[in-house]
Amino acid sequence: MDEAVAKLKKIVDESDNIVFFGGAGVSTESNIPDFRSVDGLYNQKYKYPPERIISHSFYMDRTDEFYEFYKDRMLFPDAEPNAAHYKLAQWEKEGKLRGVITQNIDGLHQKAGSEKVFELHGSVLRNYCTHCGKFFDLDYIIKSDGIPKCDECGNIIKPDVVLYEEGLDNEVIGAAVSLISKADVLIIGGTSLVVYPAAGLIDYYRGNKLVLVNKDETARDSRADLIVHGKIGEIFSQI
Ligand code: CNA
Repeated sequence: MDEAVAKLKKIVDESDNIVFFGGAGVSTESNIPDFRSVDGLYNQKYKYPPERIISHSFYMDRTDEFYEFYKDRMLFPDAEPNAAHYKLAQWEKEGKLRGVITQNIDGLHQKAGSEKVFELHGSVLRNYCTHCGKFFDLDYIIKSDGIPKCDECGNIIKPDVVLYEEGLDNEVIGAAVSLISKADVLIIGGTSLVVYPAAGLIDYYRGNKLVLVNKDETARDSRADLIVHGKIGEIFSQI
């Protein structure tokens, strides 16, 4: 076992107050592309960059184009959790992990069995009519033709996903800050730590066991007590 992985294993073995904070890199081994690595969405060809299309103003002004991209590139109904999701769920059941804070919108942590999941950017699995508030599941969005409309009042349905230019839910942020500020171990995995305000959560950690698990360097490597380079699913399956 790699030395850094062995150090992470020891840290995990000795703690019952671990918090995990993750991003799109947690789901790439489930074949959901992230935004920034080589195969990520930023390296594919679109008329506009993803952060422009999945912004609030784009959604309002060009709802049809928003949904074209969203349905084509943001929805992965057949994706299954990978070893990283399953390991986190196991740690929660063993009483070691206090919660998963995620920037992901794919619902895979819950699918793996995690219960204490704080979704900073919402979830593609929840969708609501913008007029009457009726709930719709992912299947309804996928099967809809063009812009999804409410089957009761006919108005547009919006995913419960925090678009660029929109604010984060205060309750979710509050819970995440509370968990992180009380954590003994903070493991941050599969995030480039460049999307704020989510990336700023790292500043609430007060301990001395901040572990970064990432394929590449991140914006905050200098803050870490331990850096483990590699694929998070492969690394977590060794622990
Ligand atoms: P990002 O900016 O795309 O960064 C991903 C990071 O993960 C990069 O640093 C990669 O090097 C790293 N990485 C990729 N694969 C692995 C792996 N197997 N193991 C370890 N590290 C890996 O993504 P962030 O989450 O930092 O950016 C935040 C955005 C991306 C959020 O708003 C998300 O909603 C959004 N996003 C979510 C999903 C999803 O729900 N699965 C997919 C794509 C984008």
